[in-house]
Amino acid sequence: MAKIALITGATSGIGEACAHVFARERYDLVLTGRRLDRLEKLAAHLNSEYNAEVAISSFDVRNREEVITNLEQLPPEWKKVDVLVNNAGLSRGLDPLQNGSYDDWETMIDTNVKGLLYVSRVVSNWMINNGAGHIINIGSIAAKEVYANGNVYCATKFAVDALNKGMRIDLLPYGIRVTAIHPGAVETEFSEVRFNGDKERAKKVYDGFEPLVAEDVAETIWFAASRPAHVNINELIITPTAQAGVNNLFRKS
Ligand code: NDP
Ligand code: 8X3
Repeated sequence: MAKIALITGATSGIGEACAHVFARERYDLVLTGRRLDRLEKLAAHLNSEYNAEVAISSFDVRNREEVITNLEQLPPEWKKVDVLVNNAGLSRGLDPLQNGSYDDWETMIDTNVKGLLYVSRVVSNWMINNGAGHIINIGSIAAKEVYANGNVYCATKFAVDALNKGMRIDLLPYGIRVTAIHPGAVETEFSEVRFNGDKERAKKVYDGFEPLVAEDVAETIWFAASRPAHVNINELIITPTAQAGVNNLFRKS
């Protein structure tokens, strides 16, 4: 039986690129996200391209009951998850705290922190039962540094950084590996989501420099996942060459 990777947020960007890389590496996949049509298309493609077996599970990570019910109803053979990529996440808005949108804050906190916790709670127990596993949490350079108007998004990613460290301690007796990958600017649907579908504004985020693409991050995730079983990459920060931190982007004018 092939190894299994469960990837959250596989309908776009980094999660979708990860699905390709793990399928290429002969993993079978559990793919999640809200957009079922995209999951179905991706599953069919990965099956024909790589012969990967793919289970899809469509749910909103913010909804605890949906997360638990959808994951727990997977057949037992799909619960033998070797690698969990906790990738589903988003930013909403870019406003000073004093003007921030309560709804945006709740969406980010519920998705990036609580959603990651719900999925991790279920899947870490499967890993404990299976006697092994690897959880890879997608943080951000916003988990390490704060930028103007990034307040709540940065806070959620600082929380992911803390949870990554906490999981690593708690899961130590079970031999479960825990890794955080912290990307800088990656051109995906991320900025479009942040700016509520404003493609023009989203495009400007990547003006004047060469951003990472989702595949760059997916290959880094694969690097961490493919180390020998006794090796744990605790965390990795990956940025475009033109970026030295959240506040240091070199743009050619
Ligand atoms: P995309 O917007 O391209 O992808 C985000 C994914 O998250 C989608 O598959 C989306 O699926 C899923 N998602 C969002 N909200 C929910 C939800 N409530 N329930 C289930 N799934 C959800 O962005 P990226 O690929 O760039 O983002 C992936 C991760 O990488 C995020 O955690 C992000 O914070 C992080 N990151 C991104 C960086 C960047 O510059 N792009 C840099 C650093 C970190 P669907 O909408 O179908 O539910
Ligand atoms: C995404 C990177 O700098 O836009 O996490 O917050 S940044």
